[in-house]
Amino acid sequence: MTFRKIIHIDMDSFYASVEQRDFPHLKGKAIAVGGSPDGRGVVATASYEARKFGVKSAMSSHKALQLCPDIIFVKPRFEIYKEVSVAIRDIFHRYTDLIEPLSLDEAYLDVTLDKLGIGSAIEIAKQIKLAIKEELNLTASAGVSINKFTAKIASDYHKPDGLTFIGPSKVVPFLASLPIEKFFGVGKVTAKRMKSFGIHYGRDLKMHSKDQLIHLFGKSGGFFYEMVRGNDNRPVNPNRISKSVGAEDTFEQDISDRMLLNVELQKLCEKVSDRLKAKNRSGRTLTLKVKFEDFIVITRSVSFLTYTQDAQQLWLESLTLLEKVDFNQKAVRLLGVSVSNLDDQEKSTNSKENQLRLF
Ligand code: DCP
Ligand code: MG
Repeated sequence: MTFRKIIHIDMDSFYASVEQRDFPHLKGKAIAVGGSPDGRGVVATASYEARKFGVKSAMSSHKALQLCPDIIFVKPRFEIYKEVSVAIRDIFHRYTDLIEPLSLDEAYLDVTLDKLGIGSAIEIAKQIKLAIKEELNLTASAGVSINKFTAKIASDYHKPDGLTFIGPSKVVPFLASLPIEKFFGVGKVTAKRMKSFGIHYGRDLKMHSKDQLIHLFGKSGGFFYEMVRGNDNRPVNPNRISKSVGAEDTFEQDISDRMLLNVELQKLCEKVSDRLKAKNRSGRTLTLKVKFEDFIVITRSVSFLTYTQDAQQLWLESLTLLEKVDFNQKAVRLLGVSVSNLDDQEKSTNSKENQLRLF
């Protein structure tokens, strides 16, 4: 049996490390990249020094300041992160063209047949980490395994500056001992639900049949069933371009207070705006998703005349959409915001049309 050689690379505290690299007075300091604590700013990421105090991504900057009074807030510089992202991708291309970027700071690489004939995925991961260190003065963590799922978990295993290899014979026992919240698609709410059924580790998940899991967790249940057995044949897809950018949150407790929902909506819009900026994209259609306590889902959309990536505009528009939703006295379990009709997507479609017209 032959196995694929998959590497997942993820930069360490990406935005924060770039800021510490470029501004030496921030080195070794607790910093947060993101919005200001005076307004309703959110932390995009924190340096490892700040993480010791419990500061993390998506936390309000206000809370971060409470946890770590000496923390230094730094405004994001998306253009620079984008440049670094291009540079790391150039490094990856020395070894393979089968690269699937997931965001500015992480990507899957299929090095089953690497360009330089090195043969060892571990050696390639070492060389990539070294190049990132020497050429960009930044650190990355790498996971090496036989599929995307385990490679991604592996890269997170010894962060920062880690390299973890999960070989073919180790995949199944590794997944059996993995805490359930580490599984792809298991957020805080699903994890809580799993635990209520006695599922704490991969091995507990394995005790359930596929039908049971689908019954309990819907379509994702079938996915969990395969994942925990190491069955992940998803190819590394270099052509994947996202058609939309979004964020959603399932609440720990269902919310019925409209004011609270407005605040949650604002956080989501800030997240979506940050993600659009990180990808250097804007969109024309906003979609609001509401899942009620009885699991009924509704979506509402609006399109604008111009492209936007502005958090404030997204928030105001999504508030208008939310105001028109009939709640039928039900509490809300999940809110989601996404932006589609992205600019370069439409541009590329247009250019195709233009080519056709030329012919
Ligand atoms: N990011 C963000 N909002 C979030 C999460 C992340 O804006 N809720 C941004 C900032 C991060 C970058 O994306 O620097 C990469 O995200 P990661 O999840 O990889 O986090 P980091 O690279 O910051 O830290 P880690 O060392 O844990 O990978
Ligand atoms: Mg990262």
